[in-house]
Amino acid sequence: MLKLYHFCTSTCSRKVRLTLAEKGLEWESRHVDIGPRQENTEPWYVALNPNGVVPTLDHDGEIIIESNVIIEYLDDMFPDPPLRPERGYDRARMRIWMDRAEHVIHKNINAISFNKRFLPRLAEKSEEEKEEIINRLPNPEKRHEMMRRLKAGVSVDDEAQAEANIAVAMDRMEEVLQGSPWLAGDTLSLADIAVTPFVERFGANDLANLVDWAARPAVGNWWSRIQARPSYDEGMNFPDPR
Ligand SMILES: N[C@@H](CCC(=O)N[C@@H](CS)C(=O)NCC(=O)O)C(=O)O
Repeated sequence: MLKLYHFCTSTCSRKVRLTLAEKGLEWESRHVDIGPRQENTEPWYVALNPNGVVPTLDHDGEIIIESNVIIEYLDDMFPDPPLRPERGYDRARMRIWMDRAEHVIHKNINAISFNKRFLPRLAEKSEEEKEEIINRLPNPEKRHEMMRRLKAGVSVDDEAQAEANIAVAMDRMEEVLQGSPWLAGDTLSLADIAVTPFVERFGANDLANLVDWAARPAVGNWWSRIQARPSYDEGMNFPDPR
């Protein structure tokens, strides 16, 4: 049995739900509240996922963390339909996009989301309560970075730089998609799935330059094809049970 610990609007959870939907797999949901309730920092959850982040997959009692690892695991265990290209070179290209989605796009959208999403969510809390919430994060590196952002703020300049870093990745995407229908070849792959939730997030965060399809027409065309797939609604939209 597949059980997914996830959060409705989390980009990394969406990657996994998109993969499950593309493969038509049945799964059990365990929604983990990563909002102010911070269920993800509770000891029972940290025992499953030491980083205290979603998603986590439980497959017949075996626990897998890290969304990129989870989606490759799903393709290993449930290869039909395959979501990795056949050729080794194309698989390498696919993994570069998965890595870029995590270490360039996610990292930078996180910096932008601090002002746009994190602070508004905690608007009712005092400074001490905010610090207490950050101090509960189990990953020391993340805790340090969040505390730094809380104290020093994320400036307009930091946000602009983060957006520029993402724009470089989007320009690469445009180049690739000018010559090929999908990011790692002729068929949809985990590369496309890994990027999809972030492109939705650019729009949700009003990052108009990143969703200007006149400037990046091949990405715009890819985005229309991604949204037209039945997996899009199924994987992206999970009702918030809170
Ligand atoms: N590298 C991890 C990142 C997971 C991650 O950052 N998840 C976010 C949601 S997209 C989270 O749980 N945030 C809650 C928190 O950090 O407190 C993965 O890909 O699974």
